[in-house]
Amino acid sequence: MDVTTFRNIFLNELTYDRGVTLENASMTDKYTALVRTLKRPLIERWQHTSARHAETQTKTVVYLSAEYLLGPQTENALLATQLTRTAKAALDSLNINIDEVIATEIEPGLGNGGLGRLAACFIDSLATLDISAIGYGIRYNYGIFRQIFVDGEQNEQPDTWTTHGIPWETQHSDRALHVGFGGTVHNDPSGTQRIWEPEWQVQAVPCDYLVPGYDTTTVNTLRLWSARATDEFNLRIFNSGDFENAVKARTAAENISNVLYPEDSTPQGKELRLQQQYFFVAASLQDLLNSHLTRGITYQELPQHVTIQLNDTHPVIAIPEFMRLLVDEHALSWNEAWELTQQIFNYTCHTLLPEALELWPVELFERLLPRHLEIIYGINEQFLNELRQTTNNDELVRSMSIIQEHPVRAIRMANLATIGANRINGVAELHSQLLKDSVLKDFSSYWPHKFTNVTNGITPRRFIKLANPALADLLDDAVGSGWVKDLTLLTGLEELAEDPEFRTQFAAVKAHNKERIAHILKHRDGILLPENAMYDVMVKRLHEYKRQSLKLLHVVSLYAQVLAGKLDAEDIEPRVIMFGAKAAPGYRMAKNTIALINAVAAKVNTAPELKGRLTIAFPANYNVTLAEKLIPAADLSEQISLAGKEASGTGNMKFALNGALTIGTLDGANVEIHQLVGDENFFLFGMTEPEVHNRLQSGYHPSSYYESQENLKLAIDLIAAGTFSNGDRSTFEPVISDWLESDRFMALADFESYMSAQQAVENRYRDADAWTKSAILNVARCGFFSSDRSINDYLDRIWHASAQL
Ligand code: 26Q
Repeated sequence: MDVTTFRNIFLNELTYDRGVTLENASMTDKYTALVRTLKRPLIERWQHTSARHAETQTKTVVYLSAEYLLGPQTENALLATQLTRTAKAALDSLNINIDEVIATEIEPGLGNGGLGRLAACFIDSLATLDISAIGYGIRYNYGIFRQIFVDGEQNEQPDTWTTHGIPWETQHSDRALHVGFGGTVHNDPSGTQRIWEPEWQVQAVPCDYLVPGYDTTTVNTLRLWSARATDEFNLRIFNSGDFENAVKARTAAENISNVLYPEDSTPQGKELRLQQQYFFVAASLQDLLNSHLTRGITYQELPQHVTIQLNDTHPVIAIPEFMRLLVDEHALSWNEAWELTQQIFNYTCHTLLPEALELWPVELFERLLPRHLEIIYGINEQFLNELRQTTNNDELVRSMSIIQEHPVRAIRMANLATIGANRINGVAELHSQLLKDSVLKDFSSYWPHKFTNVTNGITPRRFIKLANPALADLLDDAVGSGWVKDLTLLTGLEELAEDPEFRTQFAAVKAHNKERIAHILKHRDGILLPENAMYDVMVKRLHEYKRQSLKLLHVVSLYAQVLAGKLDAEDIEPRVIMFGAKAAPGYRMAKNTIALINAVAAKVNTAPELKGRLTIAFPANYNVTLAEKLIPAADLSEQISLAGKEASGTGNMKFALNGALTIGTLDGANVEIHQLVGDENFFLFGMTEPEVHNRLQSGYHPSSYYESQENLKLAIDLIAAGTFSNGDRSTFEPVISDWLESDRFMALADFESYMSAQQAVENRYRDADAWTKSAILNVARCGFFSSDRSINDYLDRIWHASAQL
């Protein structure tokens, strides 16, 4: 598409779709017209891709995920179509600033954090690698809440991302599928088949998004389902004259896809959440079977044509649903159906925290999914019988059962997933190993061949090319532009790390990105940042195990040491400490920590004793849009979870690839980053996982650290004294008593080691050239963390599918 064509289509869209003139077009009009213009070349490619996939016999990868944290779509589409310059020139010629137009987009925040963002990176890589793939999920009306701070405390606002329409989305309300719930199960007259008669149904409307590959013509589909009340079910109530209840019933049905649950651990067994899971899974499997069976593929042939990846246990109800479709609706024998099921499904686990494992009360299943409960019992019985052939250890049988008996009877979704899946993977080497040694130990002894690892990755398109154009240009010059699709080419930077000229250019990129974020935060939040300082960044969901409070103790301890006359402020290397974090709305301790960070920021940022050496910035509502601006500006990346708790982390990879050095524990993918970049280019601290394990065994007493470490005591006492709460000692008492009495994630045990690692950071940072050299080596050595590599690992180890162009 050339500039004139682009411009003409854009003007046509304004006139004939929006019905406005250029002069009176609003920002939304311009944005919508821009998107609709851009969609044209993409839809052509999408149609070609769909036709190609329908006619060839290659395997399709089906990704089932309750979350996709996509981030802004327009900039990515411009990149994929390589129309960035054309579009800019076209809009320039109409006196429209394209950046302003693009900035009006509200990102689809249809995910909580890491797991949802990983799904988004994976569909990007699948398209870029020309794999036939489809992502299925839920089209929430409200995504992750918008965070604001009121008096330093988190307040949640609804995410009204659909208000002005979503031009990137194509809804097919005429192609809705039905999903049933509740009701009863009985035998058919012949007595051989079970028949489920749901009590109520909803419609699932497909809402399609384009997933363009980079520098290829492949455009895949992301299909998100939106719930709509069925007309029949409504008519019944209408006809009885009960108008009010008919409207209520509609609302209840449509509620299913209304809102994303903002908890990303300790799931509560909420009925609506289970409805969401079954809703999108049932619609997706119907859609999938329709598309394959109409092409003449038989059930028996399905495993050659599809492989289904379950993103954590959230879509695991797909396993009994698939069995139900085959056995009840298509009259396959149980054994045949089970064999096919076990070939098709794979399961990725993203946690190690026992409280994060999904458990659904049996009682809830009886009410909502009675036939699935029977099938789960059937799967369990068959499995336990098999198991008893190899053991008479009742304890082992009890722990591997899909059904938990106490304190309430409940379904263990991870066990169901593990039993039904062909392959089970963790998301980093350490995590996959710990899965085998702890959470899924008994299963890994029983089926060692089922377990594998695929270390996470990130898409270099969004997180380098789009987020960091200055670095991208430098990389193009240094190693050629091929790195965007082959990130291992970054090894070419290795020798340039020795080149003073290159180091100067690299440092200039970092300085530029700091200016950029300082400018953004000044206008967005009214936060003023010094540009000549080390940017020390910790952005991720707020969780005790991630230990934002340890980062805070570092800062408070420096302040306390200055106040106590133990440290001269002039000896502190100027730093900007940035936080970005949302807390689950019901997570008390996480919300306390947010309030404490804001309170400390208010004091520290204006403390005359500190002479401006420390600045804490906590911009509200950290999301993908902000991540893209913030990460490229970081000098130091904080990855400080307690060893053995962070499954992988992906922020750690984004930072390293944007030239930040990591201060981190040996946890998740940090282990692999550390190994690749080398000990001299990584600030390692803290206990290792086995050390954590031993410390817990021998009894952990956090107060002993408080008593024996002066700088720790100074920091905790300063908070306890009410210094950050106008003298009120009760405000942060829950935080203090948690540190001293429980400290589940052992922040106090790692404090001393963290402080000395931070001292090493300061010392290194003072040698700007040495720092830059290390930063370059981080970029050079982290090409492994491309999500293209992750997808290739899935293809080799799990999916056994290949590229298709
Ligand atoms: C479950 C049931 C009910 C309600 C909510 C949930 C729920 C939702 C989201 C449970 C967990 C999540 C998200 C988990 C998550 O983001 N895990 C992260 O996944 C990343 C990608 O693999 C890893 O890098 C992180 O280490 C891991 O914490």
